[in-house]
Amino acid sequence: MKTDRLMLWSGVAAAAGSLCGCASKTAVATDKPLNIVYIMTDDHTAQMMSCYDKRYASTPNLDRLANEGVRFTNSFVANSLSGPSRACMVTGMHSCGNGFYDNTNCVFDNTQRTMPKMLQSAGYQTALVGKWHLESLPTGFDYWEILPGQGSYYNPDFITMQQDTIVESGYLTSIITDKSIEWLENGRDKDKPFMLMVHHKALHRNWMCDTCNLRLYEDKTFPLPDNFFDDYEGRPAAAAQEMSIMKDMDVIYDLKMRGDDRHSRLSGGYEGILGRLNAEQRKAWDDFYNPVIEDFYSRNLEGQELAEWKFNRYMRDYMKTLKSLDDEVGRLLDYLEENDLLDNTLVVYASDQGFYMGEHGWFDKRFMYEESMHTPLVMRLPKGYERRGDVEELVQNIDYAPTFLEIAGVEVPEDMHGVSLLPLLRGEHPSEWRDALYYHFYEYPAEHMVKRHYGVRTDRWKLIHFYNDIDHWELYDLQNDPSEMHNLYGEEKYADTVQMLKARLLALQEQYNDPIRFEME
Ligand code: SGN
Ligand code: CA
Repeated sequence: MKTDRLMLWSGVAAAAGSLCGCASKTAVATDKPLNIVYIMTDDHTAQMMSCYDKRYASTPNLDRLANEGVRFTNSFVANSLSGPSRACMVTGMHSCGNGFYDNTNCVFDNTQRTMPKMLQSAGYQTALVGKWHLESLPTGFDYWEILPGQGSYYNPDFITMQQDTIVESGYLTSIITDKSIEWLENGRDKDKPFMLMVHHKALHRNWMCDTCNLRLYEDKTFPLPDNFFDDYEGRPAAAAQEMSIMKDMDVIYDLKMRGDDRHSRLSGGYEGILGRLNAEQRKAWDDFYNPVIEDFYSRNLEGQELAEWKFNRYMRDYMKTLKSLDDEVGRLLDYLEENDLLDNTLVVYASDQGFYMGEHGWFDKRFMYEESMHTPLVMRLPKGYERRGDVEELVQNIDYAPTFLEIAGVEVPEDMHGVSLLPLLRGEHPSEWRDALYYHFYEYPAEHMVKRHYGVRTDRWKLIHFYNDIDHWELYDLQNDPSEMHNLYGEEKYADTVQMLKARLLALQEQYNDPIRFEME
């Protein structure tokens, strides 16, 4: 057995060498296969991560990952929604290739090829803790413990490998970290390399922080983004959404202002969530919120004042929830460091998509517009990878699977849509790197009512086609209009640009074999 293992590892190193070409010396500098820790949060957007944006939050532990490695400045998702993003991530395929199109109608076909299965077959120990959201049970993992659906912030249920549902006491972000560290310490075979996926529920709606953080940031106020009162001129799909902070963000469910009306879906949902808190947690919660609630209902805010109040409560709740996340990522990093694992481990931090923090007046995601197509991606690099600073190439979440495969010395299948990021981590700038990204969002009609659309994004341009119960094109010049307020589609002087982008879009739809495509005129 032992001999087999040793043979396998030398095989891994040799395979890595052959794949990595002349830079392979760095990739296998330690002569041991590299481990992978993949930390994914939910709805964490780059505007709220200080290594990307210093206006709002401070995230020293997440920033540490970037400082000891790289920050991807052009990192995007293929379909800005949880389940689809996770499916893209584990398969390295666009939604049309993995069959998981949306959260409402799909069950992930867990018999299909996935990166965890391939790593497991190559001798890696594989583990998954936290939000999964793919409806079928995880396959390809030696250990998993997942949340049912979206999970709960307090005293959460977990589904175990024995398919029992267990209840854990405490705050979810800490519990997921505890379970991850426990597996690293006692659950795995320490003679084998590992790939651990730590999937947080934080910072998903309704942004409930740990009781110890309830009183943070109460003295901070945030100005509304410039385009908060967007009128969506020239953008009918943007006008039709239901994700407006003013209209759709619920003061009870989202902003915790318990009032007399407890009968809506959302306020009823909040009562159910509060019912999970134990007496001590509930006391801390009510002690903090009761005076805020009283003050809110006594003021009868309207218009601009109500907008500012809602936006500020949203920002604070999000940041308080983020505080635990940043602390807990720090705790996991400390564990890796104290156990001499950092030198030999690639630590990746990503979100399942970006999020709106009031831009266009919104929360949520889904749209191909920048705030939600973009996603944070930082990587702490193992010894031997000297690249530091920003990686500016266009990358997408379909690239994570091939990256992890290549790092493990496993051959990346020819038909995988994503491409390995390893050359970028080695400091190369391949001249043939992709110049355009494909995007396709399907979940409609559904919550938030974002219409179906696909599109192409280059470093300068974005072309979007909204379809289904609408037939509407949008063109943005990201250099001159980074907030995507001016739809240029139909303007004569951009006709050539539109033709060029349409050809590029169709080529991508053909390349990825997307059955839903348009016809060139
Ligand atoms: C829930 C939320 C939505 C959110 C989806 C998808 N509503 O349904 O606001 O867009 O999740 O989010 S809630 O009333 O239940 O909070 S995803 O990140 O899992 O795709
Ligand atoms: Ca999400």
